[in-house]
Amino acid sequence: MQSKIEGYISEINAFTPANAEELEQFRIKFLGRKGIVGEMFEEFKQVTPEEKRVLGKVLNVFKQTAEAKVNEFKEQFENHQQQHSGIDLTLPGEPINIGSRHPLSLVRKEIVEIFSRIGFNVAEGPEIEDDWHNFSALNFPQDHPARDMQDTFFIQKDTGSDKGDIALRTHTSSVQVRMMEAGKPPFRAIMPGRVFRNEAISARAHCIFHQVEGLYIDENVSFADLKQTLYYFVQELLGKGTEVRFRPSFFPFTEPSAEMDVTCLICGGEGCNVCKYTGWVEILGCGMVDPNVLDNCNIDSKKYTGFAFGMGIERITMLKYQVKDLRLFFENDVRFLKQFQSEII
Ligand code: 2NL
Repeated sequence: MQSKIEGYISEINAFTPANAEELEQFRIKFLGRKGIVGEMFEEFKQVTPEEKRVLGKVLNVFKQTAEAKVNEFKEQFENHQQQHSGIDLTLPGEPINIGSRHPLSLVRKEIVEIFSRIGFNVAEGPEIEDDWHNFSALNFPQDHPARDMQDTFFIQKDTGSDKGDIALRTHTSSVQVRMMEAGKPPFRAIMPGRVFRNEAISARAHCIFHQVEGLYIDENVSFADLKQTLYYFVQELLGKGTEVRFRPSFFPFTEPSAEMDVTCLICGGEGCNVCKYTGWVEILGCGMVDPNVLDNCNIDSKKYTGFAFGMGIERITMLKYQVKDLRLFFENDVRFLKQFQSEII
């Protein structure tokens, strides 16, 4: 039996499989359920105890040699298979799709940067507001149409507190009211944020949009300061040489009030369908803060004056990038978004 086993061991040592199939046949022959190794262990049971001492060692060497051979080539064939399984590890990787800044974020960031250069801070506040901060403190009369259910999303009717109904803010002026109530002049800040109006969604209107409002309150702030600040802003945002004009307007919270137009971004004043052949497009509303608003916020309107302004970010972005439909800003279709800026800053 010993010489038989030794014969098998030299057979194993001499064996070199050419492929995985040959190796498998070898494994079955020696290590399979009815293989030679098993057969030898069966025969081993029959021998005398003296023979067992010598044979036991030989038998173990036999089994280990067979197993080692299988393991050695198994690894080799597996690696070989991987190299030929269609994966070319030398090919360059798939490019990673990086996102891009939303156009509204880009324009908001630009506006914030321009005002920060002349000392305006950024302030934020809640999107859910009470009647006082959204309407009453801002001098809206009780019967003003903006307070109508048709125009504002109310969340909760008056619960008896002195702050009135609860609604989604319709402008970021409520942040300015909170700022004035909480501090002392001078104030110089801008308030970017989301606002909500009960509007039917179309190419030109949406129920959610974005605003930047600004406020400057100190002693001796005049309409000349307002005009010069906004003139600087437009030169920075739209380029040197952009002209501005102010038209009288009305807002409950400013007196006097104005709307500011700029020379058309598209045709430069020649006349086109964006400016409806007038050469001018409106970009913001502004005015001197109404003394009633200052008093409502516990600011002495005899000592302090100020100006305020508000603009829609969607409107400016549409003009700047010639976006014809407002709904594109809310759909987040990457084919639209990636046209703006690909680097993440
Ligand atoms: C527009 C016009 C405007 C203001 C917003 C304001 C805020 C306070 C006091 C006075 Cl706390 N005014 N904000 C003033 C004038 C115009 O927005 O067309 N926005 C899109």
